[in-house]
Amino acid sequence: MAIDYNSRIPNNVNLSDNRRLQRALEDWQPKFLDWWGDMGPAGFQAREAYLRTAISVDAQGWANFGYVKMPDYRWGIFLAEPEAERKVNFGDHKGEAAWQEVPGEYRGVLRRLIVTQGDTEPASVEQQRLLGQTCPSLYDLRNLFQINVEEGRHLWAMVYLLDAYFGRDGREEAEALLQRRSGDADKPRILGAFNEATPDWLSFFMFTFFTDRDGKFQLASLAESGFDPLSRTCRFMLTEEAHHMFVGETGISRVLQRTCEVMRDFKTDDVRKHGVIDLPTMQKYLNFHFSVSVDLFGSELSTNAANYYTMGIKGRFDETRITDDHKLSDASYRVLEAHGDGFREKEEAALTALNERLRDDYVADCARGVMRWNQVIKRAGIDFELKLPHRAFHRQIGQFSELRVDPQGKIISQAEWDAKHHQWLPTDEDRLFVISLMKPVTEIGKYANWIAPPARGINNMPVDFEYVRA
Ligand code: BYC
Ligand code: FE
Ligand code: FE
Repeated sequence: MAIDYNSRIPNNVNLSDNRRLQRALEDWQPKFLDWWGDMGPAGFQAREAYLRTAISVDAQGWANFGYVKMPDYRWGIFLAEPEAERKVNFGDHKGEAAWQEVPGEYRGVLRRLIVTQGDTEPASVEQQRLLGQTCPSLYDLRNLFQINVEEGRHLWAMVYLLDAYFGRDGREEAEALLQRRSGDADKPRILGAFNEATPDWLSFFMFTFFTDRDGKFQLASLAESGFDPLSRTCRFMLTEEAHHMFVGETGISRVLQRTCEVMRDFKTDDVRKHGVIDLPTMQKYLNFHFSVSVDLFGSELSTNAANYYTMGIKGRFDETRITDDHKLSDASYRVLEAHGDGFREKEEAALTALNERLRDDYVADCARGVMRWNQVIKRAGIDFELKLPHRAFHRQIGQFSELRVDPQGKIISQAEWDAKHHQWLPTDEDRLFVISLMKPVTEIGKYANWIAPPARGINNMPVDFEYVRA
């Protein structure tokens, strides 16, 4: 379906045929732009960045690349193509035609899920707003801005659903999405990880690897929804998400590559004095971002999650590829729990264990990425392995939040935690060191000393292309 770029709000939902919705969104648009001006990337708004914009929602060739100033980016409403005769594929309503309208009895729950999803998008833009000032290259600066404008568009996607399907309270929620602020004591963002600071580019790459990946799994579960407009919205968002995780994965690979080069050239582990990030510090940042991101899956056992599923609102990852009854009324699932001075797996009702199941899918996906990072280290001939910490390590949500657990999964005392956590999580000193490396590099084709250039540029452009210009 073609995207209409002639109207004020680009869309493929025939917005011009729905005057009420068009007015609601046109009323919200200037508020969004005000928010973008206040809370979007600091500086650079008058600069031209080489960005991709969606021009169609087909799997092939939806992207168009060109220079745009961020405030002129054509944020809009893009839904994936409808699937003919789509059904509700799980839960109590399995087999019914997918809903084109919100089922009255599920209104509150659906709105809440959409608000929670929507809240993360502007939160991440707020968290990243100062990073442009310390970019390691124009290539990285452009990737940051690409992610920022797309997270802005993801906010548009959720606001569209709120305005189109939830009437007056939807409009109020759409306004509130612009009023909460990441890290604000009085009006914080909803989920924990989205109130943490992203003060440097190592944190940014870890965030886009670990936290955007939560986005992948949550969006994939919502893409299974029986509420068809939510499904189609999330399906299109997922196509954009892939680039965000790419930025994180390749960003960390490039940092590792550079560190390993210095270790080899100078035959030392003591690399900080050469202006690169030592591997143990990388492990600490990994521990931090993994642990705050696994928290985003909620409690191991959750009646909310069970309800979302039986209602047909939020499915499992790859729901329609799983071969079972898609109702799970009698099924069980093995969940890790604390037992004595260690852990054991216990069979729980599959329905209440859905958060944990999604977390398992997520952890497996993270582990594959970490394996690829370790290949970079290995190829450099260096004997060091990054590891995901135990999932009970440093948790704030769920049963493990009561415990103190080391990265290897040993339950320890508060005293031992107090004495050792500085070995496992970034200390103020580590953070200050990383921040001390963050000097902007904006000369065409130049890269900061602490990160290797990318293997290739964006859209087949060279690595010394002017990705952001005056
Ligand atoms: N922080 O039954 P429980 C993305 C709350 S990322 C704070 O365990 P449930 C992106 C929970 O809300 C994807 N609070 O949880 C990435 C509940 O509150 P109430 C975001 C938390 O409901 C990078 C209580 O604890 N999308 O797109 O089963 C850049 C007990 O709840 C947290 C979604 O999350 C937390 N970490 O599941 C940009 C999808 N965890 O009821 C974007 C929509 C739980 O006591 N959200 N709580 O007030 C959901 O599906 C669910 O709300 C959750 C929680 C999976 C988050
Ligand atoms: Fe997003
Ligand atoms: Fe993202």
